[in-house]
Order: sequence, then structure tokens, then C-alpha cells
Amino acid sequence: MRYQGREMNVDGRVRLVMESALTARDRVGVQDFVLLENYNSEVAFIDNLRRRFRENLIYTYIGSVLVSVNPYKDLEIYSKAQMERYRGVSFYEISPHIYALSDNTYRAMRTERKDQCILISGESGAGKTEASKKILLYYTVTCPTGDHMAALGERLLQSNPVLEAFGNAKTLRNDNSSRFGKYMDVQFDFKGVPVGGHILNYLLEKSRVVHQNHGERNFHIFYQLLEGGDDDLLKSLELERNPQNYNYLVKGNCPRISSINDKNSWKTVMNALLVIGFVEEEVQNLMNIIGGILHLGNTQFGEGEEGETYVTNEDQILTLEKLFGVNSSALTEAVTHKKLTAKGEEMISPLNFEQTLSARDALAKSVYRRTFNWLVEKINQSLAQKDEIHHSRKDFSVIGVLDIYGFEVLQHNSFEQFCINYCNEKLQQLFIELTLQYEQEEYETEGIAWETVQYFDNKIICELIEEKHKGIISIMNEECLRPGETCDASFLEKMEDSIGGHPHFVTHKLANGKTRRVMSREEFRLLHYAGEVSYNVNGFLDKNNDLLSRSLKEVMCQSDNQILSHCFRRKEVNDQKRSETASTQFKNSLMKLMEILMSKEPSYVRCIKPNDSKQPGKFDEVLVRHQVKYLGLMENLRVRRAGFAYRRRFEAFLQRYKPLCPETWPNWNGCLSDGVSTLVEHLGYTPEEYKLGRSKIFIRFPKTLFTTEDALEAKKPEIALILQKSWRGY
Ligand code: AOV
Ligand code: MG
Repeated sequence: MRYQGREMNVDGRVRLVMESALTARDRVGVQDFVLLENYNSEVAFIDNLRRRFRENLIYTYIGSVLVSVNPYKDLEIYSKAQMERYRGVSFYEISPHIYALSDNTYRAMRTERKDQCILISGESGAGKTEASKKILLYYTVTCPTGDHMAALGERLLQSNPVLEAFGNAKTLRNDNSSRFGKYMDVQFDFKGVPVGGHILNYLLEKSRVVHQNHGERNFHIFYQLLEGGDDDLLKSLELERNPQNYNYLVKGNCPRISSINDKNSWKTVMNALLVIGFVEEEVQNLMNIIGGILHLGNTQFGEGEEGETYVTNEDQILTLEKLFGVNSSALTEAVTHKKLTAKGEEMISPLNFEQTLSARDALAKSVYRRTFNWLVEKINQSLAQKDEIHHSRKDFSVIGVLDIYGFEVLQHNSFEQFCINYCNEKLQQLFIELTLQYEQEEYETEGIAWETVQYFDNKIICELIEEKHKGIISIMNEECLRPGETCDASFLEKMEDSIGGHPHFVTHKLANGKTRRVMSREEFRLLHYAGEVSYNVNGFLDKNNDLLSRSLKEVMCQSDNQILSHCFRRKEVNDQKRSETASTQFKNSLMKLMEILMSKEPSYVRCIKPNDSKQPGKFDEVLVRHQVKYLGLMENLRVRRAGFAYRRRFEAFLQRYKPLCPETWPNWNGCLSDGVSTLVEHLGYTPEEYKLGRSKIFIRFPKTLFTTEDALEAKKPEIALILQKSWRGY
């Protein structure tokens, strides 16, 4: 073997690689895209990703942004020993890693005393949730622990299996797809010890409780319970083991998946609940609810001569009486009738068959969503700082990790996909604003002339969705609130009337009054930043209204099950005010989220999905190119380079390269900027190769740096000799 190659880091360090054939750079590519010779070429960009992916190097930087490609196999790069390698080491000194980003963020929080956040984005199945778990693991393992904080780390970690059991499900895109958005704060005291945590959750896709597309499943917890729950528990819940016996679990026709072991997961979840501090009674109540939902789904109805409905399997309702802790006849009445108040008088009128089924499903969805929120609340209580007096708000800093549901295009897209994709638009917007803004600010503060880079700003799509009065959400709300007969079709018409000409909105109607034949009359299409998605409007208004009848709320708030009585409050029943629509609530919670993120120093992980078949080793170039495009990675790189490939504070630059110039070696006693000037002049840098800012040197081309590094490498033996001599007292 002989020395043939090397891998170079951005700060110029060279790792010698012994190779027999290819040079290392040929084989593994560059670890930071800014070092690509041809940084304008998408081909070169993707080629670099592919080379690295082939070598199991799934991480690559664009400056400080971490790009990650899902390997779809376990790589041995997440051990404790690996964590130690990255601990306290400068970002660019060793190969890119999620641990490097985690460590860098942690150190920035400590040294700059500024709250940080890590934003993880990418489409469904790209690896966001896995990344967020690795980050959390890194902090719980490497951060110092306080007296009672070892337990906190464990609780932080254990919150994941619980939330995933209740909030994740198998979809066509991902066997463990997050069906809720999650923002988790980890709070650190002044010594850098994690002292608390807090989770904000966003819009759970609750429609999954009652319906799943073919090839998809309900939330994991249902299958875990049936597969893993012991005989006594199942008996107490009157459940059978076979998921196919339950209406709410059969729709997707895929009860088992090879990548998931429900039995083991059940054990993990039960243990996690224990660690977090759930008591036995709470776990029993929780399972009563999960079992109850399955029984609710199996409740069947008949239709009477007058069109009224009645329950045909009374035994299910009796089981529900036990599990939900509610009165069975009150429940039956509330599912099959509605209460109306006319002229101050309360009247009861029967629901027809369809209405009864949707009342039943609305109850199941509402119970599940509220229980999920209760879980998050309980976890938050367990993660809250115990020592409130010593940790007033000023005393601690925060690292927030955002892991949301990724951009999603399905065969049939509905209200849920609309919300998920809207959320992704917002996040992309934030990325655009902050990365560009940050670069601009840095050039401005350093007094460097800035060259504008063209990029697609998705603000126009965000506005199309959320703008007051004119946006899709406003139009949808108006239709929901308008008295009289409104329906999904009238919502579509309203949109056509008011935003029909928008460049990112398409329906079957063409501007010239003709019809676009390829589109159904029930669809509207949005040209999202990440691609086109056709949404079917059926169900939009109902889902947006998200109404649960007053009678059902009344029954539920009298429940003996303590979780349910906590989730359904009498106050809500008495309150005559109409609650906000689902989309308005979601929009408002996203606005708040954006505020939280804007107040922190952001770091980014951009996740890429290498193929659609969840397979290791397969790099689907078309798919990857599409993601590189819409994530704006090329623009990101161009901005970074437009730009200078490399920037370094004067002292660091001088410290590293001063041996290359007799005037700066061994010490430079003048001002730093003059020292750097003297050094680069001696090295023969031309004016277009570099610029000096106020505190940093900016180098335009990677080649300049490579050459300087080569020179340093060549001089190393000589420097070592001099140093040795000086130590020996020569
Ligand atoms: P997502 O969070 O981005 O999708 P996940 O993080 O759940 O995607 O990743 C999907 C699957 O890919 C995981 O279950 C793993 O099998 C595999 N995977 C991802 N990252 C890694 C990794 N670093 N090493 C090994 N395997 C990995 V969604 O939640 O659907 O948007 O809503
Ligand atoms: Mg996820």
C-alpha cells in the first residue's frame, strides 16, 4: 500500500488515506460541498452524494448545514465511542456526523449563551425522526449529569417510544411514520447539565384511528396491545388477539410488518411508561381507552322504518360502559341522536344511519386525539424541572429539536396531507429566510460585497394557503361558518372564484372557461415547493369543522375513567362559543412555532430519501435529484460559495498557517489583520482569491486552500524539528 489520496476538511486539515487504486477524494468525494470544484453543477453534487452513500458516508456538509441520506440499514457509527470522538471537537475537524452538529450546537449554546434549535426537514421516510433520536441520545450520553439528572436523561429518551407508539404508524412511505409534529426543548443549566424538557405537539392525524389506506396501519399502539398485552389484560379489555377482528384495524389489510416487532415494542413502551412515572392505574385507564376505541369501531347499527338507527350488538356498548366508564344508554342515545335547541327549548332528533356512523367515528377520533394530548401533558410534567426556584427562566439555555411529518404525496390526498404539506412549506420558508439572511448578515458585518443568488422563494405558496381573507384556509373557514347548505363542492367553487388565477393553484377549470380533462372535478392541485399535489376536496369541510356533538361531549365528561374525565371538561360542554376550526388552530400553532424558532440560533439537518422501496444500498438518482432541487440545496451551496468557500477568524488562520511565512513565524506581534495580510501576500494569494473582513479572512476557491494545506504538510517535518529543538533547550 502506498499513500495515494487524502480527504480534506474545510478548515484545511488533511487526512492521509492509504489506498492502492483510487485516490480517497475520488472514492469518497468531498465531505463539504463547498469544496466541490464545480459547485454549480447538479451532476457533480449528486455524484458526490452517491460516492459517499456507496461508502456508507451518509453525512455531508454544505457549510454548517448537514445533509443526511437515509442508509436504510444499521451503520456502526452511533456508538458511545463515536460520541466520544465528536465531543468537544471542532465541527470541521473530523468527518461530518449528526453528533458533530449536536456537539457544535451544544457548545454554541454554552459559549454564546444563546438558545439554539435544530431543524430537521425532508420528505416522509427521509430519516428525520431517526436523526432527532440520535441528537437526543448524544446529549443524554455526553452531557454532564447533575445529582438527580441521570433520571431525567432516561425520561427524555423514554418519551420517544411512548410518543411513537401512539403517534406513529405504518404508511406506504415509511413503516414508522410520524403522524404528528413534534418540537422538543431540552433545557440546560449554566453548567451545561440537562435539567428539563418540554414537548409541543402538532396536529395528530386522527382520521387514521377510523380509516387507513390500503397497505397502511392504524397507530402502532393498537397492534402492540393485541400482540404484546398479557392474557389477563386482554381479558379485562375483552379483546381477542387477531387485529383483523376489529373494524378500525382492517381497512389497510396489513396487520403485520416485517420491520416491526409489535410484541417487543409493547414491552419497550410499558417499560418507558414506568420510567416516565405513569402509575399502574393510569396505564390501565390508558389501555381501557385503547381497547374501548376498538370496541367502539365494532359497534354496529341497524336502520329502523322511520330512518332512525339503533345499536344491533348491545354487548359492545356494555363493554364500552366498562372501558370508557360511561353510562351505556346515555352513550347509545348520544351516538344515535342529536340535541337541538330551538327557541330556548331542547329537542332531540334521531340521526340517520350515515350520521350515526360519523358520530361514532368522530367520538373515536376525538377520544384518541385528546388521550394523545394527555400523554404529552403527562410526559411534560415528568420532564419539567423539579427545582423550579433554582432554575428561573434566566438560569437556563435551551436546545430545541424540531421533527415534523415530512412532505407527503399520496395517491389520494386529503385535508391531512394539506396540513402536513403546509407545515413543510412554512419550514422551507424559514430555512430560506434564515440561511440567506444569515449569509447576508455575515458579509455585511464583515464589510464584504455580497453577490445575490437567485432562488425560488416559496413565500408565495405560504400566502396562497394562509393569507387573511384570500387564502385557502380563510376560504375554507368561511364555507364552514356560512349558514345554510355548504359542501366541499361549494368550497372548491369559492376557491376557483377567488384564487383561480394563482400560479400555484390549479383545478379542472381552465382560464378560458374550458375544462382540464385530466383533473377530476373534486380536486384542486397545489404546486408546492416540493412538487405538485392534487387534493380531493371531499371531507375537507367536515375535517376542518371537527365537530363532536354536544351530547357526546356531555356523556364523555361524566366518565369514570380519569383520563377521559380530564380530557372532556364540563366547561367545554357549557361553552356556547364555537371552537376554532382545525386549520385555524393548526395555522396559529405554526405561527407560534415559527416565532419560537426565530428566537433561536438555528442549525439544519436536511434529510434525503435515497429510494422509494426502503432498501439499503439503492441510490435512485431521479428521486435524489428531485429532493436536492426542492430542498434548495444547490442554491444553498451557491449562496455559501457566492460567497466564499471558506472563512476563518484571523487568529485561527494565523495560528495554523504562520509557519509558512518567516515574518509571522514563530510569532506575529502586530495586529491580527496585518499578520494575515502579510502571510497571504507571502503565499502569493491574488486579490480575487480572498478578502479580508473585519475579523475574518474569506477565501473564494477551495484550490487556494488546498495549495496552502499542501505547503503546510510539506513543511511539517521541518516545523517538528524546530519545535523539538526548542523543547530540548537548543
Ligand atoms: P421520517 O421521520 O423522515 O419520516 P424516519 O426517521 O422514521 O423518517 O426513517 C424511516 C426509516 O428509515 C427508519 O425507520 C429506519 O429504518 C431508516 N433510517 C432512517 N435514518 C436512519 C439511519 N441514520 N440509520 C439507519 N436507518 C435509518 V415521516 O415521520 O414519515 O416524515 O412522517
Ligand atoms: Mg418521522
